[in-house]
Amino acid sequence: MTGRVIMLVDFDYFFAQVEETRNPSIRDKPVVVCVYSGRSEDSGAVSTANYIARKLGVKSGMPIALAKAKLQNVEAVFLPVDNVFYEEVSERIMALLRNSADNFEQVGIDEAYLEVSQKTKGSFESVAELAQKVKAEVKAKHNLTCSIGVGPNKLVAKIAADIQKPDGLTIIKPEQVTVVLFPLPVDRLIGVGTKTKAKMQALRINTIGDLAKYDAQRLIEVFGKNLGLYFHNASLGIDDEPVRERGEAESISRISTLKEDTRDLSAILEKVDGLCEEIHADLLRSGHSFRTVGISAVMKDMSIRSRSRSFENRSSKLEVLKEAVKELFEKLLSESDLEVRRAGVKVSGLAKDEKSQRQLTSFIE
Ligand code: DGT
Ligand code: CA
Repeated sequence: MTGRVIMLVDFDYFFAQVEETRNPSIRDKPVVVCVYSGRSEDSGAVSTANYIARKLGVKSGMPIALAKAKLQNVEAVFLPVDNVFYEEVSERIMALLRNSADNFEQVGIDEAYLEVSQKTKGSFESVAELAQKVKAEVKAKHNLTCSIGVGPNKLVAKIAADIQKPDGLTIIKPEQVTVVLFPLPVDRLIGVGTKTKAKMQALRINTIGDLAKYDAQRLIEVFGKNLGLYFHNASLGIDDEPVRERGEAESISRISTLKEDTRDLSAILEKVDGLCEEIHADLLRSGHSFRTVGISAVMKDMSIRSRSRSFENRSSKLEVLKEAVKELFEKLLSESDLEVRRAGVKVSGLAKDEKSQRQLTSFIE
């Protein structure tokens, strides 16, 4: 199999840019979007600011009074956050982006991962064109700019997106990953905050390259097994996390008690085939397909077992679901000698099918 091609799309100075689209006359002024605490006129913090205000020293999280001080000699625009409006715009742009991806994962209000491995046939040569198309489309339809990072996984795509902002496009091909990552400061890696950064500095780890050279075993001793291994892999640009929808309907499941406790596969299947049919009907209604099929069983001694299987391509087919459930129960029975009392089926990694996606988008726009 060829490798993955993943984009991270991050909208520039999102709240402030959305404010600019609603009132274009403020575009050439510093725009500061604020969370007012209400205690006194200027108490509260800066949520975000456009790049004109940033050049003059305004930053997210800064007290409003300080931002005002920095902008006292210019004609600046201070606005209160309007979360309902930003959510509305976010939903529309996300629906648009979803259509450009094989797999889609929204993270936060203004960022999303688009896996485009199939669309690009795994090639980094054609991905620039695709990314430009995405940028042109959000600009034409919503008058918004974004910065896009492309890499062989989510970790690299995210780092790439931060390299050139605003309105940037940075592509890191698999063979360039370590060369690009190594000179960057360690806190460009997700999971390295102020505290971890300080701990790493004490170990003379300042850049991602320093982290990569550091003995993995020692990292595990200092940060624990999970985190230590994560940092080691991350420093080398290794990340296997799938791009997957984090929707409201994350999974659909059904469970039922068998007529009698049994180890007979056909008796179990008789029951769970019915559960599969109910789940399938739900999927058709909601227009979702699944990536992962799981089963669970409450055994005679009331212990609970579960098994699951994920597919490379999503499906919404009843036969695929039934076949996977059968295999999983076979496996479960072969790994336990207890009788089964209750049996359950679950599908997860749900995403809207392309067809219903298109309908949704055309409805919105
Ligand atoms: P960017 O991506 O660097 O061009 O700038 P933004 O403003 O899009 O920043 P990002 O992507 O980190 O955050 C997206 C939105 O989340 C941003 O427009 C406002 C909000 N936000 C970010 N940081 C803060 C913060 O420290 N406080 C508050 N209240 N909101 C924040
Ligand atoms: Ca952003």
